[in-house]
Amino acid sequence: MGKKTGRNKIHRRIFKVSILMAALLLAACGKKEIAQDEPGLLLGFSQIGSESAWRIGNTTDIEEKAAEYGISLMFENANQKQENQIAAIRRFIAYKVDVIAFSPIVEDGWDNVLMEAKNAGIPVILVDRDISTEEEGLTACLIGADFYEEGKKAGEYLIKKADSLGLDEVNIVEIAGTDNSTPMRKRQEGFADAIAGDKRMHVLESIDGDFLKSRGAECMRILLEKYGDKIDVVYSHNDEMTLGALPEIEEAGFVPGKDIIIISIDGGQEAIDVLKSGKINCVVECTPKLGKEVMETALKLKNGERVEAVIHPEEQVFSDEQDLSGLAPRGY
Ligand code: GYE
Repeated sequence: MGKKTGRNKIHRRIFKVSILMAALLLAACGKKEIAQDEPGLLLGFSQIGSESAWRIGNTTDIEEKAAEYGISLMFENANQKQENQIAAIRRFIAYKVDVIAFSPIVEDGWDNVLMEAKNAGIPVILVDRDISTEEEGLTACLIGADFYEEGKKAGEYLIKKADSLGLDEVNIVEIAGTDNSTPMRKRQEGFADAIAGDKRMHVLESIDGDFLKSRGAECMRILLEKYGDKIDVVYSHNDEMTLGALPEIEEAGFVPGKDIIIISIDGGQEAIDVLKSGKINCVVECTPKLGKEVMETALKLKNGERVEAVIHPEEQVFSDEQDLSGLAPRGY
């Protein structure tokens, strides 16, 4: 986290220095020359934080793709705080960036700042997560995964697994992501809908793990104390929380992947390796590689072109039913 924050500061410093140099040049040579040196597109991007391998992979991809497309990136890491994201968006507006992109940590509370962006004529791209609003036209589009579909795939895997094991009762505990965030809401909803018609399935409890490894461990401890050997399945909304929960399960004397079915979402390298080792049964993919779409959309918006309202990447399911020996490195 320190490294990212440091990088964030460096970005800001580089940005400030370039602004200063541009101002000096403007004073020295007049407006015409400066117009030739102007960057094609300045993109302000507010990232949620560095809570997971997914998030770090997403940041790297955004930075790499911005460089590839020759887009100047003003990157801000909000360290898991909505107020930091709001402050970052206000800075982007003050700097008059061409396009703003951000991953909203939660769905509510963006109306005021997004109205300010709208009034300043700056288009906004939602990356990864959605917002909830009654206002029209605050954002141009959303580029991110179909979280409902991910939850549904997790539920469908579980039904097949229960069939193959011949289970007649399945007690599930759910370790959920950040409350009031889009992936949390929709991964829960998709999963619940998928298992709704199956009488064997019971969700004993859903607990807020905030997408963090440490919280995943804490939640698992609480759930094991409360339900002990009743637990047949852990459905965790991301790899980090899953990786936090596994040692707790082992310490309590259970074998993850055998005594308890483990289902995760994201598909980072570490979770895939654990899946191959047998301690996770299924990982639903959620790709952090959204940078290409973000850059192409930002360029279109700058040129006043129409963009698609929603772009979902293609995603798959990795499970103990497959031979994963040939799987390419995940890159996050
Ligand atoms: O699953 C989790 C991350 O919003 C899809 O956020 C993202 C989620 C991802 O912290 O690992």
